Amino acid sequence: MSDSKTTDIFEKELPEGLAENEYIKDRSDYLRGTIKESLANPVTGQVAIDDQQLIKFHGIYQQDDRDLRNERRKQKLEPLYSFMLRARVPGGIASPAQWLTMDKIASDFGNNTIRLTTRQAFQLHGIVKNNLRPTMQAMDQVLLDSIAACGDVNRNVMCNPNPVESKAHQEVYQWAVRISEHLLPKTKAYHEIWLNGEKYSTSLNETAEKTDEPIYGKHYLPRKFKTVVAIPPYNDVDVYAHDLGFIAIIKEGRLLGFNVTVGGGMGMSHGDPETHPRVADVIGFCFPQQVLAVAEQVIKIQRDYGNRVQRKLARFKYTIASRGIDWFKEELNHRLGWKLLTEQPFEFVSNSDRYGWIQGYDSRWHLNLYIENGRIKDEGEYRLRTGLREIAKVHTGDFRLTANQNLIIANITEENKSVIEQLVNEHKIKIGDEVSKLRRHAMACVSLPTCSLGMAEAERYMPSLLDQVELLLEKHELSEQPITMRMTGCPNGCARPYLAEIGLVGKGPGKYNLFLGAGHHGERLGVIYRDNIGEKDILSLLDELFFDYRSNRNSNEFFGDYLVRVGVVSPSYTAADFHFELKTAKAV
Ligand code: SRM
Ligand code: SF4
Repeated sequence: MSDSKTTDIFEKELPEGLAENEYIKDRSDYLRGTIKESLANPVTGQVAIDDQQLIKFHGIYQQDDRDLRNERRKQKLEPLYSFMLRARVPGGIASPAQWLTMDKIASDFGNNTIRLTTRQAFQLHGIVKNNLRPTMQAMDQVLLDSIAACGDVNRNVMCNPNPVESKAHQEVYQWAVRISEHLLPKTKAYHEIWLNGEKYSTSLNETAEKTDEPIYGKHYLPRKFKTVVAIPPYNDVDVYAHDLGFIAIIKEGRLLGFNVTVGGGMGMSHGDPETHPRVADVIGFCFPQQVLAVAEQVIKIQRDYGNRVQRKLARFKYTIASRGIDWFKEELNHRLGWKLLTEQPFEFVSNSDRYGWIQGYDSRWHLNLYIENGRIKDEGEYRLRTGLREIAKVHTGDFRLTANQNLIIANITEENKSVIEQLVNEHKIKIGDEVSKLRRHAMACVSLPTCSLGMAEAERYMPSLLDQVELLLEKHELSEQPITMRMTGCPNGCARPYLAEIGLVGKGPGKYNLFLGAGHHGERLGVIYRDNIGEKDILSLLDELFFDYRSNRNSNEFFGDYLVRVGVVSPSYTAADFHFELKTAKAV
């Protein structure tokens, strides 16, 4: 292992036996690979094998339409390749010009929809190879980029997008942006490949002068890395789900500093007891000026000690779980040359969003819209995409993407409020009160047809399942109870289902593992309750549980807390607990 002063962990030659991605990074010349050649190849719609991994660092995934896969195979055609592009939006704040650009790209090159992700980023699907460069160049014109939106680096830094509370919130957001910029890869590859080597006035400009990677080294990180900044009392960013977190401590409107969290993560694989979700540990407190040093040293520890042999065990949570949190704290303090202080008290009340109109401390208005699963599209009378385009044309504030796949039209002036209100009404855009409490606390990942890892439907199925669960809640007079419910098409956990009071994790077509008992504020993992069940069983189990909950809950007791208190599930604090439950979970 290298010491903290060495940039690359492999000082000479790469040893044998590492994960294949390590060799791909090694021969990529700082993420260039043969991407340029792949783009120029007219024979196929895909890119070369190595490049399929490298383009992720540039914010792009190669995909194919899974609904059409079999048909094309029968016709002896290659899969219908296209690309998903994820734009980096630190803290989720985008300008109206950026919104209009993403909207235009979705029409010109994408599938006519925009996807707001669970990490406050834009995703566009269905971009064919030849349109990737024009897409990147259009984004660049409005200072958007997609470098490090994916890949083995620190990704989009999330931050509570709440513009309402105090000036300190703005300051916290600025720290999220600084962390994001500080941890960006410094390679010029992005410029050379996508922007023809030209310099534009983007944030990448300044860093593009350097060719090496002072933080990451040539082999970057062993695996993806995610950082968030939370502002209590809202845990909308789900701080415990991430590799690195900063919880802002604000007193009387003044930012004192941040509690630091490490080692959270959601992904696991069915049937692999070595993999598991993990909630992050709170390890101490630092002052604002110390944040970048903490972030950099945490990243470097993971760079040096993360598992580069087995990618399945390469996330930072496994480095922490295997070496222990005390080892980690000591290593961090040693590298920093000073000690984190004792964590400061804080309290979370929810990991969901607030909806509707809210007036902020500076009397500006903010409208939190309900966006079903983050998908921006027009559908019948619900003309969400057109309406948002019209709003972006007149809006003088900004747009804020939330970690719950919603959107805030923020910083609306008193004079503009009625104009925006009229556009919202005209296009039948939902502001939250038209949908049930359950739906307001629900999320589903993308899954089919674009996600290559999806085992069951999620985004396309969740709305109809919610219709059924709403009826059950009505029957038990629980409609006013906020219950978090999340669904993913596979165990990777992109909609953070293990932190929802009802979590459904895809196992096969129409089949899900049901997780119950997570904390309402995202502070405790859910536990598997039933394995591999379909809609009929999900509904009949929930029916029984809602009946018991309605009859026996304490006042103000959340559903997850109730299930743990009465022993329906045992709380899961360790990987061993989690897997014991998985092994013993029954089908119905
Ligand atoms: Fe994710 C892989 C979509 C947030 C854990 N995720 C994928 C891919 C790229 C599939 C792939 O590798 O081929 C999915 C693309 C689907 C598509 O067609 O769009 C995908 N992930 C998403 C998004 C779009 C879900 C959404 O509905 O919004 C989210 C984009 C976030 C962003 O803007 O950056 C998204 N993914 C998450 C989260 C939630 C979070 O970070 O808060 C997680 C769990 C947290 C974590 O990382 O532990 C998550 N995604 C994964 C994993 C499992 C990682 C692991 O540790 O094992 C994979 C698979 C992998 O990396 O091998 C994955
Ligand atoms: Fe795809 Fe699985 Fe993530 Fe859903 S959870 S988007 S199915 S990788």
